[in-house]
Amino acid sequence: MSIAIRKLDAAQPDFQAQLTAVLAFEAGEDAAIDQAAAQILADVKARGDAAVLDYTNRFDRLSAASVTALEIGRQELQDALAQLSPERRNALQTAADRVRAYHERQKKECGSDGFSYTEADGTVLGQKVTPLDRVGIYVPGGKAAYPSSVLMNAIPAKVAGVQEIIMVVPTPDGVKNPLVLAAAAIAGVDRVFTVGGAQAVAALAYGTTTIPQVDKIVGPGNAYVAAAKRRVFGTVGIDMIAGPSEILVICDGTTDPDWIAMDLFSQAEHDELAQSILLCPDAGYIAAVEASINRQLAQMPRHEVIRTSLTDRGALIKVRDMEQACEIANHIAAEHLEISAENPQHWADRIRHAGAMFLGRYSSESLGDYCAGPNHVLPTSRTARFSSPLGVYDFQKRSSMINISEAGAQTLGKVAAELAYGEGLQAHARSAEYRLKDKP
Ligand code: HSO
Ligand code: ZN
Repeated sequence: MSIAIRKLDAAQPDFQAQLTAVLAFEAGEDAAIDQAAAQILADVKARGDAAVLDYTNRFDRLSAASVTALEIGRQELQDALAQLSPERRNALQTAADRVRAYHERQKKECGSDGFSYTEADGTVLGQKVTPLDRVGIYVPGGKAAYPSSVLMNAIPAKVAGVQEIIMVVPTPDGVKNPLVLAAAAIAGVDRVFTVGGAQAVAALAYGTTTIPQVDKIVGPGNAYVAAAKRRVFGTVGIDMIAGPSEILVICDGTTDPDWIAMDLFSQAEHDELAQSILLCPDAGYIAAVEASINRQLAQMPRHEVIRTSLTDRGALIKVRDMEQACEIANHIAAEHLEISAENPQHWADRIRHAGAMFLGRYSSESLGDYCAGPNHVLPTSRTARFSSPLGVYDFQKRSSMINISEAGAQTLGKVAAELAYGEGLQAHARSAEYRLKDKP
């Protein structure tokens, strides 16, 4: 059985329109979901723990007596870690160590020490960088419960110097995911509550007697969680509203087609709405990848999801040459871009928009998902045009530092007063003028 994956040719006159149709994705801001989320937020704001408990017991079919009973203690996290097979525990530890090392490096290179400089008259100006005090990490339950995402969200926060990390994860029917708990233990999460949905976002945003209020909420969730995060933005910070996973592969036609087919599957298997696209100048190679897709699909446990994703949102695109592949890649601004080609750096130099670039045949995107080191929380749905991977900088903020010398106050005072009078703001002008030696 073969997949009807779309095949496009960039030489066709209507290619641009076809590409737009392939990329079209409705973020699905459903009014009913938004209303439900708003109502839950208001209720948790008003009734605190009692509302969190009601919604959690109802939606997750639990019978907890209190929100305190929904907390998972540190010992239980450590036990989950201890009970993993040695292979799994080592893999989790190795992934965490590599993610930590990368983010430590990021902290060092990305201006975490702030800066300051002194002007000729002694005025000192600068910027101070401080971590957020407390952060909430949302971890989905059900089919998208990824321990790797616990590492990717918690470790950069930890490296940034966040004092307290509160994790929330729904446990429908009371089923806990041991690998998620083990990842929380390894990443250094401080407290874990088995609460999910809009009620978890509300508890973190407003605080309840039991669940502490945080300064920022990060992590993906379902449509209710996304709607709630949008609504609490401003009361707390949020990271981003993540869309379905995407992979764009640029291949020069010399990589084993089975590798490329599996790379396309790797993101397609996440979600029916995930998007996998291949750009290649060699029509014969595209046919070989298509044949490989059809041959390998049946062996995949998640073949239903992969088929739907590739049929509805996938594409194999013949381009004129690698140069054109790079132009199209810049337009697509994919979450993940694999450059599977000879001399990948040459082509990467031409790419301006991509969440993460994977260079060369051996850099499969899946390595980035787990253990290469860089973050796997990346901008989706073309937002790589203006946003960046989750990083240490998302858990820091900056304060401006202004220390005006007496001499500086003389020159700047006149400038400020002049502009303040222009704006009709007398107190501003006087405040500056009081500090002048020769008061007007
Ligand atoms: N590829 C996903 C992250 C992930 N993959 C988690 C496997 N586990 C982000 O787009
Ligand atoms: Zn993935």
